[in-house]
Amino acid sequence: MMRLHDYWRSGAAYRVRIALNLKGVAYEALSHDLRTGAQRDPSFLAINPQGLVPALEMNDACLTQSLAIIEWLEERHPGVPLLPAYAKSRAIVRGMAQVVCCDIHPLNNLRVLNVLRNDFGADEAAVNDWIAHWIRDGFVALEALIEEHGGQFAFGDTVGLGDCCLVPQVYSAERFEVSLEAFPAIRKVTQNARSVAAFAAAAPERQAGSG
Ligand SMILES: N[C@@H](CCC(=O)N[C@@H](CS)C(=O)NCC(=O)O)C(=O)O
Repeated sequence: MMRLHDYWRSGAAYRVRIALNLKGVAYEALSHDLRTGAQRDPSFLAINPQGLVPALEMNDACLTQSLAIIEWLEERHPGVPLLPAYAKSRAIVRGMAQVVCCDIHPLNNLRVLNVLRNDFGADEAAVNDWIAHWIRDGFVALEALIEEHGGQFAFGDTVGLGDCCLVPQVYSAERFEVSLEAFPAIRKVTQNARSVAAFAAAAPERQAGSG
């Protein structure tokens, strides 16, 4: 069985948990407590030299980077597609996913926040302003993209990669008390996705070690 190197509160791991559940792929979750620096333990660096979760370990390989893992799942288990049929549509969905994965999440990752705190003297209020700034910046764009292309979900009426990335980012916005008032389309599709069993089972509060 595949082993997902995980942490309950990790947005990047949450994306992969959703995708694994949507694909119906069984996995064993191994949690690494990011709060205690477990991701920098030599035993974990041997699995992912970047010291980040998620990593998906199987007999003959270990995959890293959530989008790469999800794209591999998409190729390996095409039965429940997370990307639409047409190339142009796929590019739009990947663009939505990358707003989250390339332009919001990396700026708000723990190691970045720790540099702000430790090397640039930012206090918690400044760190929270920084987090909110980048979430809002990305959500303005995502709101427009979902208004144009969305339906019941981020792209059309079928749940997919955009939702796998959006829902964990909304969880992070809620955690840091960023108002979603200005983003009704994001709120609607997130609510719909959260009602899908694969999303509900991947939620942070349902994972081992949460709290
Ligand atoms: N681009 C990576 C990001 C992975 C990542 O940043 N993971 C975070 C948790 S969400 C992490 O392990 N952080 C540990 C740290 O910052 O020290 C991906 O999509 O997998």
